[in-house]
Amino acid sequence: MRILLYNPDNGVTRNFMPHLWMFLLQSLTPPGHEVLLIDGNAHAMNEEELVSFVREEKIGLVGIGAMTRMVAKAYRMADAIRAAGVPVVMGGPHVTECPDEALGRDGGARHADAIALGEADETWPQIVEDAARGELKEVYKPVDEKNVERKPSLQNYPLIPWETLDLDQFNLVPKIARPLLERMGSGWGTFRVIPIESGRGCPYGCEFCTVTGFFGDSIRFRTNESVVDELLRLKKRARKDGGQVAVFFIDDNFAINKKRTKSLLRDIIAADAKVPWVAQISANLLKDEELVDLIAESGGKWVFIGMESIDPANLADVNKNFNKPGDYAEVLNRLAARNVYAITSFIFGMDNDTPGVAERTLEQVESWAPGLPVFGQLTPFPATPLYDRLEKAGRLARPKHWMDFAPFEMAHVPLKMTMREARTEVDKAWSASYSPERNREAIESISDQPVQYRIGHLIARLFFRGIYFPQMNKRAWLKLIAQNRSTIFALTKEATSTYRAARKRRIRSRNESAPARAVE
Ligand code: B12
Ligand code: SF4
Repeated sequence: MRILLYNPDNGVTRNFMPHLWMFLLQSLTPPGHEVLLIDGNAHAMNEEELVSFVREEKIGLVGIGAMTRMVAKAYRMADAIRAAGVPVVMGGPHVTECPDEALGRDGGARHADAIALGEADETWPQIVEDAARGELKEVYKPVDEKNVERKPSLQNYPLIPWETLDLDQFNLVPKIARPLLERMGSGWGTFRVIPIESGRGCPYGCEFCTVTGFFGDSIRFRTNESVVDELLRLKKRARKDGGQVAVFFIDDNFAINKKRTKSLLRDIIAADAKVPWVAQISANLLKDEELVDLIAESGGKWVFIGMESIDPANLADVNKNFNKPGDYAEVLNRLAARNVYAITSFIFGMDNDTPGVAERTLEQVESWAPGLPVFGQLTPFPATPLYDRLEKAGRLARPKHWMDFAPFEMAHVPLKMTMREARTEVDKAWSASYSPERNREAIESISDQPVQYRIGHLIARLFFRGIYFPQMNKRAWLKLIAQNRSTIFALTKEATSTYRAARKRRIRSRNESAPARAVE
């Protein structure tokens, strides 16, 4: 059977990274079947295009995965595929949280022939075999003999064959620049950010988060050997392609067990499996100097920190009072001292937020080492304690917000501001954080760092701005470059003179050693 795994686009940005679930299920597919992957973020398709693809490629089963914000699109695609006579199985967080919706058991239309609840590592092979025999069941649940939910162990993690996979759709280097960049340094013809998980589960149970409910509160890890092996294979692939690779450790809290993280990072260093990496780590764990040293030494470049709010009352409300706003500056300075910077994430529209929250937050952010701040609104995802609380209180303004997805719009009424005010605060925060003036200030504030580093920081700022401001076409990029021209020009000038000086030094030292060799 030929199987297509499909993830719809998110409707706002072009994701910088492919979805891990597709590669994982592809690797877990029993032999004898062929699996094709389409990530809508990299390869946008409408219903007709997807159906034509399914027909032309003689696909016998389509698997669709989606987060809540993409699920309406996922349903539309699933409807079109099912209308063409091909069965659809859906899985992922949203389907697990609202199983009746996909199966049409909530009074709405049916979108899937079958659904996979929770982690599908162990149920996927069964789904494939049942589909091949034409005997798909409606619901697949990971349970043991006693019908109790079973979380898969990650000890025998499947091998994802990165060295042979077709990764063309995930190259972030624009086609036009590839021939030139291939020859630059050790090669920049390809640049891919690849997701790797080293563990699953989070015990913290923040009120708005689906992770503790979905993956559970006990943490499961892969072996260090399997992670190191995956990194080495990715490095090899990048070398073969004349390009570069970076890794996103997608664990929800990469340092949740500091002893184990330190041992993994030591093994990465020892095996020379270092690649530039980014991971999510909560601020409370980053107080450990040894851990931060190892992060820097093993290739860690950016750490995503869910700061959420600078107001302890808000943090207590959402069960996240292990975050201590008073510690943020120290944590960020500790990272910056090792050239590791933070992606700091904030949520507005919390119960203690009032108009002006953006300005108050930015005042703090701008006093810290420069990072990449991101802002969103508090969102009640289905099956979270937050959703239940707001539903009981009658505060859900759009109880099925995912069926009418509107980026950055509130779905419930905040306590101390209106929904519109919350949106305005998010808007103000993004506009101020990524304005050309702020970009210039951020770059100037790290003027003691090497110029390549500052260029990397500016590029990251220009990309991160795109999470909020659509910059999906050439025109948008040209405008952005024009707006930031003075910073770009200053950095380019400095980089050119640094390059020339280094070249002169190299030539001089070659000339100085040449007569000596001649005498010998
Ligand atoms: C990496 C990641 C991202 C990446 C993007 C996704 C990517 N390219 O990988 C980035 C950093 C960009 C991101 C952004 C966001 N993310 Co995010 N992200 C994650 C994260 C940390 C890891 C995802 C992952 O790969 N997990 C590991 C894989 C193996 O698990 P999985 O995807 O669930 O797949 C398993 C099963 O679900 C199932 N499965 C999945 N799909 C399918 C399909 C079929 C057919 C079958 C059979 C089975 C199946 O099988 C897999 C193996 O068991 C998750 C949290 C988490 N731990 O999962 C949050 C998570 C998915 N993100 C979440 C959210 C909310 C967001 C944002 C909206 C945050 C924000 N406010 O801006 C944005 C929006 C994204 C966008 N614009 O597209 C939520 C989604 C909740 C929900 N119900 O939708 C999660 C669960 C985190 C949370 N706090 O609750 N995210
Ligand atoms: S927000 Fe982060 S720390 Fe909190 S429960 Fe979710 S994954 Fe864990």
